[in-house]
Amino acid sequence: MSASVQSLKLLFVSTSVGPLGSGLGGGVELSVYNIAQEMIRRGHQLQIVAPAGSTWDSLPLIQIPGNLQIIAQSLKRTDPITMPENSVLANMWDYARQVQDNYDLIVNFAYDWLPFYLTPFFRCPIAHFVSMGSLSDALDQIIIQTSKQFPGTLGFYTPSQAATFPELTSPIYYLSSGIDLSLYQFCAEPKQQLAWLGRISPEKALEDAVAVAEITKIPLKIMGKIQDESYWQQICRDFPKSCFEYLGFLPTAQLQQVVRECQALLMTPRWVEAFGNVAIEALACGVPVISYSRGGPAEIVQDGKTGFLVEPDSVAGLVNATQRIHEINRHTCRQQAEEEFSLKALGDRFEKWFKEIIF
Ligand code: HBI
Repeated sequence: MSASVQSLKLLFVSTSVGPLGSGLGGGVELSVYNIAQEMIRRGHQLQIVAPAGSTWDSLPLIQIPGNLQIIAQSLKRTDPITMPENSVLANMWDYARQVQDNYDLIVNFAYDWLPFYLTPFFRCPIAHFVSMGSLSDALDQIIIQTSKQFPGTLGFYTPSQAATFPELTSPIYYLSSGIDLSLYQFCAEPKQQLAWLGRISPEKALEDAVAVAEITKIPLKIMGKIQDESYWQQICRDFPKSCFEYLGFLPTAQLQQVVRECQALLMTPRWVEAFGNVAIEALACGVPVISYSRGGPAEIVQDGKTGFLVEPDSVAGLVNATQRIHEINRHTCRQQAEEEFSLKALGDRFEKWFKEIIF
């Protein structure tokens, strides 16, 4: 199927760990939503294949039944690849195989072995958006093999994320991220509170942010999906209820209502965070970001200008930065979001990548 330069026919195949809208897909859910919305706005034709139960009513979804994948970050590096009975991942890709001739490009958003392995079996080109850093030897191998066999078809959020995969074949595309800035309202006068956003799972080290709240006596507002219940219960046992409040997994409109009134967003990644969509959501509200200097956030935060980057895993470093937060001009935070993370900037990067694969 030849693609006319104006309008591409795109098939997005989603992450396999949760229906779209559930929050289980973490930052990549927000990325798929924003990229899809922007491609449609630009006049491209798009369908999104996603696990049944997805609740995005404003985007064209094809809902596929089946059992979810285990989240990759809960596995050991040497674990073999696992597939559940009646795998939703396998079912989504069997659907993509059946309809592939109706599309110019298939875009994979799942961080799983199968889509990479299937690439040579498809007639339609496949672009792989890799949403996390290296986690598994078997996955590293198939990702690197795909980059060798299909150069230019792998996209990452950031260079520090891509650097966790040894010897990828160039060209490597760094797509960064972007959000609909019109959904985030600037706030000049914050309340005496801090924010923490994200999947509640050990690699996000929420306990360090709660420790900051306990030490500084500045209450912490926690938002995001509880992905690891026992981990969350441990935090609730280890810290006094007075220093934090869990507000649940909120849609963007409600999330930004809370975040915009915070003095800062704390980011405490224990792992190499591929990007950190929550950082640009905070910046869009004028909220400075205080983060461990590690992975994606270290490439987003302008240290001393739109937040602070502190020594990784140092709670004392986070506390010190929290006490200096008045040095940051909140307008500069919003300005950085507008300059680097708009939907237009995101769409330009993805459209360029897609066209370089197709043509
Ligand atoms: N694990 N197996 C697997 N597959 C995914 O697509 C996946 C995951 N863990 C986390 C995840 N996707 C997303 O939350 C992150 O990529 C943002």
